Amino acid sequence: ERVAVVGVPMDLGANRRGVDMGPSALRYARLLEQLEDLGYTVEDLGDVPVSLARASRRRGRGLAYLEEIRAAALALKERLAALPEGVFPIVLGGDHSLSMGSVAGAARGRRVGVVWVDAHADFNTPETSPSGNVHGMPLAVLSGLGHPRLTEVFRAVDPKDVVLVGVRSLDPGEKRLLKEAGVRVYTMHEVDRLGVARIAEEVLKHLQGLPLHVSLDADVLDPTLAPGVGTPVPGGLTYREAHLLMEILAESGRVQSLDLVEVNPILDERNRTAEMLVGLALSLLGKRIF
Ligand code: DIR
Ligand code: MN
Ligand code: MN
Ligand code: MN
Repeated sequence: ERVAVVGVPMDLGANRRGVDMGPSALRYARLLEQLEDLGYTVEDLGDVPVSLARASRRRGRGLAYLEEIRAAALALKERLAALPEGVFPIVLGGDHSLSMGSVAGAARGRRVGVVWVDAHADFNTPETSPSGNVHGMPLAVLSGLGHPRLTEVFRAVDPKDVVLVGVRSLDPGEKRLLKEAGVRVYTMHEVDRLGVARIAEEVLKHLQGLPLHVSLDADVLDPTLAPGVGTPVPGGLTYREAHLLMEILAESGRVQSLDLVEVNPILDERNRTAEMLVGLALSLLGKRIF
């Protein structure tokens, strides 16, 4: 089985600088070597080009980078859509706005289920967003809601085929949009009440028969485990919950693509956040204790 790794060194969609170094941190945490140890044939496709506008010029933020973000995500979309059938792409972020391109590219115009594992819902539009940051918008764009420059190229899923897991921070307008669109939301309240095993079974049933894309935002983990994120929220997934979720999704045999996003090495401690995400990716690709 083949895996293709693509980096998107982009921090244009987030408030804090530094997630553009995420792809390096994830590679440094030995993602590719460990996938090879699992038996995969792994190819590193390198990084998608990302504008350096932010690093080199003092300018506005958020929507000010709409065109630069669009260009990077579109390059990602095209790179994934061009992969041979059956190759499993792993996209290394970078801020979560890149997932507009990864989901749209992995879907190749077909119906897919999306499992968005995140403390946030990333379901804002320019109208509902309190921050103006595009990394708070990609799931809405994929569902067809948001800035027309983005939805015209990244609309790729039916919101009823989208499930959120681990949510604990929502903006008021975003909450309303999620309800109207019919997105299935498992907040930390449901994680506590039902447990991850039950939730994972429900997710697989809800998205029955669909190939799955998993988008994993590092900030879904409890900040004590994953301090290297720009927008930490207390009360996140434990190590065991996160691995169990990945393991049950893996057992379905239906996961076909993955994002590892929002790792910020500047805020991290000795690369432990990248190491956590790499461990979770291995569980999702079939690594087992016994
Ligand atoms: C907030 C934070 N909902 C926003 N979103 C984050 O800016 O739209 N997403 N941090 O990852
Ligand atoms: Mn996110
Ligand atoms: Mn998040
Ligand atoms: Mn984010």
